[in-house]
Amino acid sequence: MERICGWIIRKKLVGRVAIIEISGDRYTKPYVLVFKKDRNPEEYELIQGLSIGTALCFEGEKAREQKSRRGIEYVADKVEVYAEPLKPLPVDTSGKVPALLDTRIRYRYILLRNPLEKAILKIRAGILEAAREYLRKNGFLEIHTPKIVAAGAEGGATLFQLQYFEHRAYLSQSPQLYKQMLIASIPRVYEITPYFRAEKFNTIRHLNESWGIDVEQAFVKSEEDIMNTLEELVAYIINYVRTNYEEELELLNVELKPVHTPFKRIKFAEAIEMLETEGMKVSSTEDVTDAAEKKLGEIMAEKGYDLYFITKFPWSSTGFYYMREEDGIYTRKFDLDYKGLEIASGGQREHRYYKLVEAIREKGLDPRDFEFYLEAFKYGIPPHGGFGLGLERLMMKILNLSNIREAIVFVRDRTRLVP
Ligand code: AMO
Repeated sequence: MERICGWIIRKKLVGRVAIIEISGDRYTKPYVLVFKKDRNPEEYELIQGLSIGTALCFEGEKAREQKSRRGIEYVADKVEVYAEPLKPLPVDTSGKVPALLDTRIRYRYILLRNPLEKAILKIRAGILEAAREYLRKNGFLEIHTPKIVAAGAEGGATLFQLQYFEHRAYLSQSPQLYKQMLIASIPRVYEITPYFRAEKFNTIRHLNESWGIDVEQAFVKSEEDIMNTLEELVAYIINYVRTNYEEELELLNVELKPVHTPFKRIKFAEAIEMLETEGMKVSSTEDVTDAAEKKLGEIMAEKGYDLYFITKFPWSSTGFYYMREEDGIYTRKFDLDYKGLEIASGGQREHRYYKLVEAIREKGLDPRDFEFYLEAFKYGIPPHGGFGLGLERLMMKILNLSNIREAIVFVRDRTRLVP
């Protein structure tokens, strides 16, 4: 006998039989319990009076014959009620009546009783499970860096400012500066971290608090070494989800193809040419726009590529910390795009102290603001590089989610600060 606990998400009374579905912890699908009035008169009576959303436990065991496709059938008795809702639930946890995205976001903490919502959350955890497994196996050490910082690496416009006693501080946009500093002692590090970005626009691909898998790796020959790590990691994650989350993928109606490395590489300049050939107006000095990114996704899909790198971004479009090529025009920065959406950025860094100071100045920043960071470069920082892989963006593409807000339980965007 097992003791199983959860919430009623569906209740059906047919003649002298009561059927309830319980959303519990072990399975994504609900437990299905059948109580016959003749056989379990007490439970039958109790169940009859319970409303959707009641929290209860029961003792039971898996039924020998599994007839329901909706869930896992259990033969149960000893039902104990722990909490009853004060009023009807604001959303249908059985999934019969779909809710608008806004309502879903507001009540996701209850909607997670529904197998589909739960499947998304489980796969999110599965992606991190896979990432940790891959990175640990490959010698990367998990680190934690401060989220209250004195300087940002990704541009002042998207910094959230806060008062830190007598100092001005910011919420961390990225662990960029700190992961690079740790390269002074640990050649391979990673962090699973929130990014806080004060991006004012409302899009289906931006959050103001998103999560990333952030990696930094030393003793590299070029950005190619970093791209190898990133493509292996992404392939590992996708293939891991395919094999370990089959049930959840089926529930979400997602057919995930196995992924093979290496991924296709195209140079930024080539991407611009391809877009221009398609009649798109694009800048050859700035980062690709959302529309261009999407169009490129279509062009690449026609050639049979879902995942592809865009390499050698122009210096005019990047952060100060990317290594410049000899020509001074291009850098060792790359993006990884997945079906027309940038899911990661990275590259080789400038590790030479004087060049780095120069780069900071050239970007119109003040090296004094970065003194704590620059200091590290005086003590033997080897050639290195890394990337930030956006968790919700990756989820969007793996699960075909149409809005990034579906990939995170508590959404922080332009209009949401609660729940
Ligand atoms: P970048 O700014 O490109 O690079 O961020 C890395 C990845 O994080 C995700 N991401 C976001 N996802 C949702 N909403 C947002 N507002 C958001 N901002 C970023 C994207 C993006 O590709 N320091 C570098 C990485 C590096 O070079 O190591 C950086 O932060 O998927």
